[in-house]
Amino acid sequence: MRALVLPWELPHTFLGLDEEASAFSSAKSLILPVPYESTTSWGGGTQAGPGAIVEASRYVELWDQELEGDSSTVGIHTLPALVLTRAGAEAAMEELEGAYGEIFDSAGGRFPVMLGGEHSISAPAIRAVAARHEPRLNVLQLDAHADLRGSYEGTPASHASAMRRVLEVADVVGVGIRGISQEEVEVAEAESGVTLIYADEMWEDDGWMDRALEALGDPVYITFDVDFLDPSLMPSTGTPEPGGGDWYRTLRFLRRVFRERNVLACDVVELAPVPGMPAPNFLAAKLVYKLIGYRFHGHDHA
Ligand SMILES: [Mn+2]
Repeated sequence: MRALVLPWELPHTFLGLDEEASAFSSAKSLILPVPYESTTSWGGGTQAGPGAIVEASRYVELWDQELEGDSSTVGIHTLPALVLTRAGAEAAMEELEGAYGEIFDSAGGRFPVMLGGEHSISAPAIRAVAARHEPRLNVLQLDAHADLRGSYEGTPASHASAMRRVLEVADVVGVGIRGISQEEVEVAEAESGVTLIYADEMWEDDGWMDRALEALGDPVYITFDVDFLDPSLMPSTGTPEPGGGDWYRTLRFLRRVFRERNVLACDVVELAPVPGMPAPNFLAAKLVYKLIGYRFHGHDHA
């Protein structure tokens, strides 16, 4: 059954794209909402993240002034939300790894952007992509936290150990890190596959971008935890940490990454919408649109 769309209403697809612009057959990009929340440690609400991003995206201007183009013309298909089992975090992560792999296989080279949901969903997605790619996958993690704990609150499937699970299958470059435990510092130092760029390094000059890119191999999966951004810009997240990325510095970096690396897939996670506060939701929606724009058009005016 087709959803009822009133003629004066924008469709509930990413960017409010109509049937033609969002058709799966011609889309080069996919939006995968995964409203999963189970192990969030402090402020909750990430299960409302994907819906809020899609809702806010309907008001994003399609013309991208920076890229001098309409990035939506590549075609962006919004998949139905993937609702995971409630039978425990480990079962849900296993289910997601299988489902993400199926989607990735049937996507046929389409560029997928997964919307969270808590950060634990990144690990199964990354593992699914890594299993389908040679050579070893490289993960660019934009995040206030390293997420390198062996387990957290009794489960290795926690958002706080997401990157530890990723290390088994990929190398990780973490950028914007500013909330980290001693255990995680030791893991980062002991593991050759981990490079951390701390948030305070980002405020000296742009040298951190070179360091991050030097450490980052190819191909790449980008996981963007919105708490990477300063909480003055992004208050709608469960574990806000002062400092971190601002809008233009972040975009400058991302555009370089897409220009210099082959980015296979992305996710944007940990948005916990605050009622009555639309700006962070809009920011997240525009960020997703920028990722798609850089993927397909970011090379034009290099
Ligand atoms: Mn985080």
